[in-house]
Amino acid sequence: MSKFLTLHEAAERLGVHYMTVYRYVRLGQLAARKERGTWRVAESDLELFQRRDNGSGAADAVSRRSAPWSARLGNRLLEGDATGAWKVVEGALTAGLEPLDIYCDVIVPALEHIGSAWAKGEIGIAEEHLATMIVARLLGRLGPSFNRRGRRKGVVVVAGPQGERHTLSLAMAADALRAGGYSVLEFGSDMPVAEFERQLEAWLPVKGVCVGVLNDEALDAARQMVAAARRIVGPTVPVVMGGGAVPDEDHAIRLGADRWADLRSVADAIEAGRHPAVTVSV
Ligand code: B12
Repeated sequence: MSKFLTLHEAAERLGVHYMTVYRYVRLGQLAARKERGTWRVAESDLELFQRRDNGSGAADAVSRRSAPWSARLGNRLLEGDATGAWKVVEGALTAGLEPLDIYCDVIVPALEHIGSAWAKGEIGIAEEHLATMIVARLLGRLGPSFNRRGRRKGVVVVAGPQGERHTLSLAMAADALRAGGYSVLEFGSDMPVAEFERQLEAWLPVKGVCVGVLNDEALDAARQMVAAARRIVGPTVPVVMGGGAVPDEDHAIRLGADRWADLRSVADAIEAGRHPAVTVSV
């Protein structure tokens, strides 16, 4: 656990006036949380700030947009600090990041950091679960900002195969599709293929199907899910894959999908449709 400092202590360490530190906090440059009316700064956040600022006191010159939001969020997640985590997101939004930038450039790298800390044995499963629950709440708060006004372009189905338990990534992909103007039918992960087929048939016509996989062990089930989708949706409807276990287009195509996408490209991947090969008989 990181030690918490008052703003006076933080100011002393930085060698600046108390009001200067207060301004860093108000501008979202230095992460802090309020406890019983008093601001507290985690030592780890102060160190991050100092590294960024190189101790020169030139923090005002730091571009707020490119501030180390994801490292700040990572620290809040590791502290189990939901309020502080939301403050970081709010700070990043105020600094001009779009909600999709928050997903791609702040939340995803913070989760990557948590995942590698877990893989190296530096944190346990409990910390990972704490972080997951905080991120779930962040997505809940950010979600509505992805909705677009106007007519929807149609329904896109988003699901993860049986054996896959990662759901945050699917929720983020669904929001990216909403930002692109689609209605999204979200089945979450661990979807048995027979049930998926039944549901997909009931929801036809759809504009696209997205299958997300993060766990290598669910890749076989993902292949079956993609094959089922391909059989059920029409010949012009794209089946798109994404997620950490499907790193690129080659992998997606080998698993039977039409294309690969990440959060930034998923709406365009659906929009592009599918162009089945034309067979010319002579
Ligand atoms: C949170 C988490 C968990 C949580 C999940 C909670 C939840 N409700 O989602 C819990 C604790 C349950 C968990 C369990 C496990 N996890 Co885990 N987990 C993570 C962690 C930290 C974050 C996952 C996440 O949401 N990332 C955010 C997504 C959006 O990032 P991304 O996958 O890089 O995706 C990018 C693109 O691919 C795209 N994208 C993502 N999804 C989709 C979907 C579509 C449709 C599209 C188009 C695009 C797209 O968006 C991103 C950027 O553009 C990752 C670390 C990491 N690097 O991600 C490990 C990680 C994914 N987990 C891992 C492992 C090994 C496991 C377990 C096997 C551990 C265990 N031994 O029990 C189990 C497996 C459970 C299961 N059966 O699936 C490994 C996966 C290795 C692998 N390739 O197989 C990782 C990478 C950790 C690591 N460094 O080793 N995990």
